Amino acid sequence: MSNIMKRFTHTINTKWGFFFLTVALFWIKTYVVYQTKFTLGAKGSVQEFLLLINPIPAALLIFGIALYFRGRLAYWLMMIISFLESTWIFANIVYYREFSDFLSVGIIKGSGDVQNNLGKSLAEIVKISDFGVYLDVLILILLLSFKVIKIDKRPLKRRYAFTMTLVSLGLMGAEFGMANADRSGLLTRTFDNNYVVKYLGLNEFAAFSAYQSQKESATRANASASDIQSVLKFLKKSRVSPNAEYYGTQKGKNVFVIHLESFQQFLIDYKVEGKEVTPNLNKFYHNNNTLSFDNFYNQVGQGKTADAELMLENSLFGLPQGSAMTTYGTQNTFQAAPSILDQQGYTTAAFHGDVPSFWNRDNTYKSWGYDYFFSNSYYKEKEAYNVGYGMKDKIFFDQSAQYIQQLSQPFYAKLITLTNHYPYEIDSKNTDDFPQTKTGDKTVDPYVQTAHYLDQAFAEFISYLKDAGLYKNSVFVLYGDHYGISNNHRPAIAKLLGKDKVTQYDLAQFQKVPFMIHAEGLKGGINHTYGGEIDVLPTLLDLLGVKNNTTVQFGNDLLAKNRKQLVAFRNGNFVSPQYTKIGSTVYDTKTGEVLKLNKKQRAEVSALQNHVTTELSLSDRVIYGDLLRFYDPDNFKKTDKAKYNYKLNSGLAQLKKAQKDNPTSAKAKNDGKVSAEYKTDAPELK
Ligand code: GP9
Ligand code: MN
Repeated sequence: MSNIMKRFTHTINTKWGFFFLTVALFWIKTYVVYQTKFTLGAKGSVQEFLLLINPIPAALLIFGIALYFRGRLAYWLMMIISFLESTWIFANIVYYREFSDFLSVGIIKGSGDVQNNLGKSLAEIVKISDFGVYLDVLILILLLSFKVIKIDKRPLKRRYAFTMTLVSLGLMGAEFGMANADRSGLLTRTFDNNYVVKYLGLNEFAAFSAYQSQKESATRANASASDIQSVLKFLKKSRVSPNAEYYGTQKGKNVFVIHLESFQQFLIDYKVEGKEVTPNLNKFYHNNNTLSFDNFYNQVGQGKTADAELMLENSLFGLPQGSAMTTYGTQNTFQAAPSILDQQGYTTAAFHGDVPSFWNRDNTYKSWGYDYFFSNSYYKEKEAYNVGYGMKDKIFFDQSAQYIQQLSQPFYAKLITLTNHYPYEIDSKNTDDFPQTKTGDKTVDPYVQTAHYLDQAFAEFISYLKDAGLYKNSVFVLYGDHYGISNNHRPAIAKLLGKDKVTQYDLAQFQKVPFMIHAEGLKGGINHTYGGEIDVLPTLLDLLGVKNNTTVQFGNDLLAKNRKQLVAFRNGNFVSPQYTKIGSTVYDTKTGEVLKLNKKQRAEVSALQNHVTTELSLSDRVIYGDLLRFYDPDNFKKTDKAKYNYKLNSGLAQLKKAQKDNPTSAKAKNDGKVSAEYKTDAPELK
């Protein structure tokens, strides 16, 4: 035997040697699984490096527990840990294959039967190669049993074991520091389970999801049925009656909700070098059949898009921290737009060209009652089709059309665009030679180019719907979800707005996003009421003539005559037609001047502040306590999450079945033939 071999056998026959061998095998195995069984999308050297090393710190910590024990026990403990770890990996491989997401503790606890959720028998999903994750455990156990590796019975000093624990924790801290530097808010904003695994690893993800689920069950356990009463009392006082001129005028129509990513109100009618950034949206905005709101604000917090979606479809505020969709979306009971409309005979579908796990949409949409969720696996993928988070808008709309054609009518379809997202990347073929702005801020300047691209994509989609005969009988709801240019870019914002300098007041006004409702025959015009995302659901339901005075909604109909015009921001600041309150400063909303309040004004401001604080905290209580589980209004039935499955094959089968059972889709009405071809100038499709 060569010297090296001798040294190796000597080493693995010591406790430390066996420990490091076990950890090393676990490391290699996990990394191979990362690369072959998951699509984690590590980009760039920091992410690649973290992906490579992230199994190590947790492995040292967990396997290191065995070092505190003596003799045989230490060895068998290592094997038991290794077996359990392998099982965790195995379960995730299988779950991931179906859902492109990881198995969170919430899922395991909540649905009770993940198996049922899978929709297929395990035997159909599991591949032989998956069992490979047990290979290292098996080999080590055999080597121990046949005494090829000898058990080192010498006791190890406690302080060595303790040192290992400290070292592993230190490494974990360093790992987290690097991860957070690359993706800030990784754990606080809680975007996506895939991100946690990519940056921190499967074990850290398990710990994180256990923590989240513990937090979620603790707030839930603290709540009781009587808590909903104070919410209902508050809502009863703040409810307004709908505008009779509009109520029910759009009854029974299809609804298209078009999410304009990161789109701010200032872009409407904005010009760069004399050219309109968004000519098509501008035309839509000024159309006689469009109700356009020019004092409509985004009200999101850290959850950004997720908060916007939550407000739009539930009329509940996002949480002060993180995203409610991620932490509470899986377990909570909701009274969301898809469920409400489903109970009115609507088919409901969400479309988005990103992975389904982002913002936990794959689970939350079930709680909201979406019949379909068309996410990236439903779209033909090519490298050139994607930019940033996912599919380019023109290709996204084009490929969504085939599914829209097959939706039984009336339907409620939400399409979430993506290209106009920070960092506003777009290839030169797609810029249409539209000039960047010239603020000199590299982050800000391409914003108008991606907005211009979104505008063209939108126009192509609308003209398709006209051809397909889906335009006339539909209502269109368009909204910008949140700012595209954050407050960190003040000098650039000042230049865009043609000002020397921006104040806190200007920044608050900069939070305006477009909100438009369009339908043939709808009495349109520019409406100046002050409102925000929280007000969308009651507005839409009133237009559709769907009774909503018993379901829990914190907003109020933007068309109601006697509505309270008050826009709460997530941090407790607010805007009303008279006052804009930022921190302790109150501005005149009309002029932007700082106000020195007289006694009467002070009382008014404090009443408004009181309302804002109360509504935010009551909405939080609804989410934290899962209070809607205690409340059964007579016109709403609770959503059965178990009914839904968004896996590609299951979604396609469901669509196919719907063509027969409820043949009201555009395609079914056209004898099963596609009713119009989609026209796009997307260079990728030429
Ligand atoms: C990703 C997308 C982005 O799927 O919705 O979310 P955001 O970063 O805008 O909150
Ligand atoms: Mn967004």
